[in-house]
Amino acid sequence: MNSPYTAEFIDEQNRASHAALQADYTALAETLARRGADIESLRARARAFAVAIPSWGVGTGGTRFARFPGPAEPRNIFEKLEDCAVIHSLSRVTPSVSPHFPWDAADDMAAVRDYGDALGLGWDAVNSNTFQDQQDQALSYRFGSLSHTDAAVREQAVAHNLQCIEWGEMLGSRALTVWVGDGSNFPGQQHFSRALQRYLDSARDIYAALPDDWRMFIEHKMFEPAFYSTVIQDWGTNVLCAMELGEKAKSLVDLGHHAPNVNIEMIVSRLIQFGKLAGFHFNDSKYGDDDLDSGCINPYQLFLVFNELVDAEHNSVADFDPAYMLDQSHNVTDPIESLINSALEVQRSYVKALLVDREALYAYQEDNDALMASNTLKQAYNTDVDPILAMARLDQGGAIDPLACYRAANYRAALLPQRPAVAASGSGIV
Ligand SMILES: [Mn+2]
Repeated sequence: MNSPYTAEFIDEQNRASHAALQADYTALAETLARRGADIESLRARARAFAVAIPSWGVGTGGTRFARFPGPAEPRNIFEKLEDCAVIHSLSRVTPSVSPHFPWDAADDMAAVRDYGDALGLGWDAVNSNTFQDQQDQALSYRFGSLSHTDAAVREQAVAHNLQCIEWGEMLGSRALTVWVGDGSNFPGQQHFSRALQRYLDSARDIYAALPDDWRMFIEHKMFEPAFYSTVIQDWGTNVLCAMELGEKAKSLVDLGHHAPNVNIEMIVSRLIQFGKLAGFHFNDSKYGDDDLDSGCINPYQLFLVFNELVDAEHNSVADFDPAYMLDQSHNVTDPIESLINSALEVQRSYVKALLVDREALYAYQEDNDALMASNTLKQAYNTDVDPILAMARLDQGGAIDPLACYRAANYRAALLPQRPAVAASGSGIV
């Protein structure tokens, strides 16, 4: 595929807004300088920031009730990579892709790797899938996978995870994310501790197969598909399992996988403190695991999460290397637009968190000055850092206004003849 988003095209689109950006940037530089902040270093850190795109995110998601596919959706991993490359070429903040198996399995995985290379994309964590049955699968996951009562089902689920590690090694990934839908729908259906013990036994077999430089990310989820109990239901069970398994196992935080109103930023702090933070699946929610676009409901929460992450950077916490990924379901928007927007929202939260005057904050904390401590965070949050993000994109050949630039080329319309609609595209919610 020849992307319409060439350097020349993006440059042409940028031309009209370049002078306005420069003026806004200069004004912001003066404002920040009065606060003792150096805009150039913020710009450099914005450039260095990255968040991975999930391969399944470039297709329309849907709900349990329906899925309304959009035009020219990608039909396989190669086309998904093309869409991911578009997102990165405009946003310059999404240089890697997180594949999901077996959805993204191909006969020739080396060709997948080479295509990613050709598009300038790297590989984030690989994701296994034992929450649904595949066509050629011998045993069903209807009643669970890694924690199933039947040892043969558990072995099949472990074998799939080992296969994912192999595929990941082929691509150059260095982490395996394991989320299981295991759980129960009725009180009494499942013996809680026996189910968790079976999970741990299976997880140990997967952990033992990890290459030396790999990590295993454990993802918890409070409910769905199991609606009464899930085996890895919250961060407590998650971190207990990660501690049981060993150094390479860490706890992943999907923002949507908590009860409403839970203090997620505090969970993040706890995981950092004990060296167990794997990273994030960014999204947003109003009620439950809604998988809405990052920052569209509660951008302050996203900022507060990054406040903890930047605090860890600021204090040079050892082995602090969280993986950042989006994990959303796009039901009514063009997935490319949602992913561009969301990646920028995540980057925005990071840059705003960099603006927090940490020494002042610590002093207010020591003095128990609650109001000023809160205002210190609010001052950073209320600062419009758009010019910094735009300059960081511009520095790397990206678009000043990525959405406008994307729309200017009519990407979907041009692809319609090559990408006819298919019944199932391996996209959805995770
Ligand atoms: Mn997730």
